[in-house]
Amino acid sequence: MSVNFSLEGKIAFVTGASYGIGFAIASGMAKAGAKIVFNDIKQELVDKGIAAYKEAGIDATGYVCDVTDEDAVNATVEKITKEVGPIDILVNNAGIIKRIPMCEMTAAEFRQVIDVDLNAPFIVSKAVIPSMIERGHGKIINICSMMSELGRETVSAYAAAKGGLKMLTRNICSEYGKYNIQCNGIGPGYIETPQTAPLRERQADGSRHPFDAFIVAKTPAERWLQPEELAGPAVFLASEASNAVNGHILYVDGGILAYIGKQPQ
Ligand code: NAP
Ligand code: GCO
Repeated sequence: MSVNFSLEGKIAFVTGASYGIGFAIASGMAKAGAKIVFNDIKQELVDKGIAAYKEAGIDATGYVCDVTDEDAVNATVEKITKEVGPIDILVNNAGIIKRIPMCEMTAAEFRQVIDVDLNAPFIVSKAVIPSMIERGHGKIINICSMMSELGRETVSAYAAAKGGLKMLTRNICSEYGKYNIQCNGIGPGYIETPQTAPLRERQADGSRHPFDAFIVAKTPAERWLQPEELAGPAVFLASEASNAVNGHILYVDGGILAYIGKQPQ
């Protein structure tokens, strides 16, 4: 039996994919044959994203849409279906983080993170599942996190959201697996993107950010990971090769979750 990793003829919608992890995952899926559709909040970022995809030889279609706005999401999914075609693969990638000690975080700030990182994947998944049911297949990939399993200071809202996203992933699997819809998660480790740039900034004396050194000590590979290293796992979870994988969170973390951490020298 040949194993089918191809995404030929499939339409993949990757949220928040003008750059960063979303862009890398979408680019990998394009190389596997998928037609790429993405969104961002601002037109200028969508335009930048289209140009970046074009430079990579990818003819992507971009839409301006705030994933937390249910009406906007429903209208965008309808537009995509009309203008490009029905969505076969959804990657809920758009996300934010606020690094604030919990007792200093306002409820509004907490809600904002939950809104983008947890409510939005619910909203976008709900918008695409009916069409996947009608067509008898679908792939949903939720971008989780180390914080789906671990906590750390200042990321209470983000950890709560990503922990919830792990369980939303399992629940979509449970509720829609019978329609040949597979919903899995990818849990990236520490990836070099704009979101983690503050954690890698050089100090005034030119030394590495303490968190930078900490992550290197917590990662068996002794390095930060690159967004492109998530593309292969994403293509696997988007392809027919993973039709028997459902409700699984695939950690692409260089081994962080398996490792107690390097003994301080
Ligand atoms: P990033 O560089 O901050 O990019 C996030 C993307 O999401 C941006 O394009 C952003 O657009 C978009 N976005 C944010 N809010 C949105 C909204 N309401 N509607 C539409 N788009 C929105 O982040 P990243 O590092 O690539 O992370 C991507 C995903 O991976 C996130 O879910 C993040 O939590 C997760 N993750 C990241 C890491 C890591 O180490 N980097 C590790 C594990 C998981 P704007 O620029 O317009 O805001
Ligand atoms: C942080 C980082 C992490 C990463 C990622 C790890 O402040 O700890 O931003 O949360 O973004 O989620 O998997």
